Amino acid sequence: MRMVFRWFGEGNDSVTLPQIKQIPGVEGVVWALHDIPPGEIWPKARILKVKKQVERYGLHLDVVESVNIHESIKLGRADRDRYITNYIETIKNLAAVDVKVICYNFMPVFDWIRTDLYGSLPDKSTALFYEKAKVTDMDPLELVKKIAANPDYTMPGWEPERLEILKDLFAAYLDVTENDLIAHLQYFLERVIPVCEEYDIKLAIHPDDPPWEIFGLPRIVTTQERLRDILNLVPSNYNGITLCSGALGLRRDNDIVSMIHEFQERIHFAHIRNVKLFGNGDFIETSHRTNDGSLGIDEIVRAYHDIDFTGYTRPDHGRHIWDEQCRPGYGLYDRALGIMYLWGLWDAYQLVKRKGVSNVTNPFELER
Ligand code: DNO
Repeated sequence: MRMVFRWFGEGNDSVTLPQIKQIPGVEGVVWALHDIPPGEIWPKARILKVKKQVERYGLHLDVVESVNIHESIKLGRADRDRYITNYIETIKNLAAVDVKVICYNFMPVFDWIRTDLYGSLPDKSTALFYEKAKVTDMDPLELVKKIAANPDYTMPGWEPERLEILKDLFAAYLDVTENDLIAHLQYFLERVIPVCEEYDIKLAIHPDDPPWEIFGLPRIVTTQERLRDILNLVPSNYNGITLCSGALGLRRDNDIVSMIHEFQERIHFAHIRNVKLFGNGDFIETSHRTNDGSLGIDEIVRAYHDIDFTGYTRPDHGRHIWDEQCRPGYGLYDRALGIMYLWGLWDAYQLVKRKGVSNVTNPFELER
């Protein structure tokens, strides 16, 4: 497990590189050029600037999240080749600074969806919350108008200036089926994976969040079976997965431990976080601790330990605690606590493996 931490860039994140450097066991940042629109080439000079900033603190920039995919590629439009060619140029530019993994997603129109960025938890902290009824009753275009009237409420993909584009996009997706979307993903992968092989840079698809159809838009990265299909579209190790426990774990029929065992070396990036599922279909994100949510984070870490996972791993969204002002889900404190929980589990499993369960009697042995 190689621990990394998401960082949104200088001037774009309340968390600083010196702070990240002080979180135990963090070796690199997960980054992106967030202002470059999907479909455009990431310029070499901009990439080199981030490299300089990050390496000053002894951190690496091996993992990018995300190089977003232009909607024309997802829709299979005639102009998609131009955007795929640009994607390939970005891959080459990233390989030039030794980036090893590119996380991306194939969700139509929107990235992750929540209904409240500051839902309340019993301990009076707040976290990202999803209220099923609100989404079911929601006209997405109405929501975007509401966002336009309230600049504090933003979600990726919901930017008010995209309102007109969004209307067109919804119309364009009307007759795109799940199978079409899979075929468009295959077309994309068949062109980019050979380049990834040549430049030694792995692609890792992020699951849809939440992993079910939303607003009538098709979603395909949702279950173990679907992930298997996607890996088989192009059977190369460079066509891999970002296994996000918090996204896939939103479906009770998804077994994360089984996925870790099945996909093993095709998991290039692990996102580990917990979430509390309610009976009515609502959910809220929680601390990473197993007891606080519905997912067995202890079992998930054990599964990674069992397969000797050497891939990049990051804690995922955290709660907003201790009055921290931060990007929703991306504060310093709760994610740093999450990391310590993940290391705690990992180190304990290591100790047990080294010494055998019955020989572990002194918890302070971990200090050695
Ligand atoms: C949410 C993230 C996602 C993720 C993209 C990957 O915070 O997990 O936005 O970065 O879906 O492409």
